[in-house]
Amino acid sequence: MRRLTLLDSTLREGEQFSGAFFTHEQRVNIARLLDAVGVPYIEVPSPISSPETTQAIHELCSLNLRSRIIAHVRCVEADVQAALDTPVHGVNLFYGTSNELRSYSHGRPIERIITDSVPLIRKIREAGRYVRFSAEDAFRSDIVDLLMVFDAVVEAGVQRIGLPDSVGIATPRQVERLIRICAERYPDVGIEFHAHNDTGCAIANTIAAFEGGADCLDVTVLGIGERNGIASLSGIISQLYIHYPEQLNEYDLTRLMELDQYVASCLNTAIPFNMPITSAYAFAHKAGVHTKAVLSNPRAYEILDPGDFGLSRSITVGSRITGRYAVGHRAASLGLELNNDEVIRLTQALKERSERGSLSQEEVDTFILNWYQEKGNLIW
Ligand code: HCA
Ligand code: CU
Repeated sequence: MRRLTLLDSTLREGEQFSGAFFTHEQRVNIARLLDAVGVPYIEVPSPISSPETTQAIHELCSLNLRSRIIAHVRCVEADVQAALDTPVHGVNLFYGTSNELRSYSHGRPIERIITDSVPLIRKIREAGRYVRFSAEDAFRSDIVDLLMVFDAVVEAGVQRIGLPDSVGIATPRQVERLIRICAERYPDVGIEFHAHNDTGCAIANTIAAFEGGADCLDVTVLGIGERNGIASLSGIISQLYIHYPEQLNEYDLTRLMELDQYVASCLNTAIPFNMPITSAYAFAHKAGVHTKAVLSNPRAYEILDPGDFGLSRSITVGSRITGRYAVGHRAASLGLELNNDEVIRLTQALKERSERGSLSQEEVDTFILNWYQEKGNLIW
């Protein structure tokens, strides 16, 4: 089995999300929770970014987490030195290789990218640390330029090369194809992939990268990052759980909800409604056709078992698209014994009532109990 590793960049890419600011305490708590879930790598910002960040990196390294701390650093001598002055496990270097970034960001030719990076890679290796080099905006980069840079950095001794889709432009097929080219060309180094979500393909692209030969996938909690973010940890875990469950043996999936909730609370938001696994609605079933099948066997409409994540499913009863199985089930769980005919009549009444707007679970229960009492009054 090819071993896959995840790198969580909530503390680096995630803090680049417009709505994010993590206090010192929050940084520590997030790192602890990532460790509790079992994420192998935690990416932190460059220590050069602020004295507080340097201090936080020192503290994170002193927690002795199983997760390894990696600093994300420009290919600049002072930045690399600052990272090596901390006890981080390794350094993630990055440098824009596309025409767009070379023209409008750093303005340097390909040759300069190579001459800047190679000595720094050697320096980091000599310091006995892990080093990765990422070609920022890899998917808008000319393939000849890209491979020229990768040839040079691999030769210089990087342990992994990174191909970020920095602007979220790639399709899953393009990702799989380019990753495969690199995996075949550089069999002795790891391949990392990082997907921005500008067109909503981050999770699909990240899985395509794994299938093309990547061995390290970047994620953040809730997918936060620049603009509308990158692939979410929960999204990638949901895909791995289904298609590559052996990759999750070392994870504690029951801690995922706590992590997502914690980061959401740091952002003063709720977990997005469409977040795989941890959305409040991820295991909520509503339409009559669905609830009937799920009550008979959850596997009918659930590919993820909520129990494996320490969660439970819910059946939404108070809507005009509800069905008699859901209503009968709810009535039974309230201790009411209804025959088939009664369940059908109760369902009809509830659907009619819900035409004016959906009911909460509490309102449904009150409605059912009232209906039952009235029915009782009629009988007795
Ligand atoms: C950034 C760019 C980056 C880097 C990814 C990487 C990107 O915001 O600094 O180092 O692989 O998306 O290109 O996040
Ligand atoms: Cu990014």
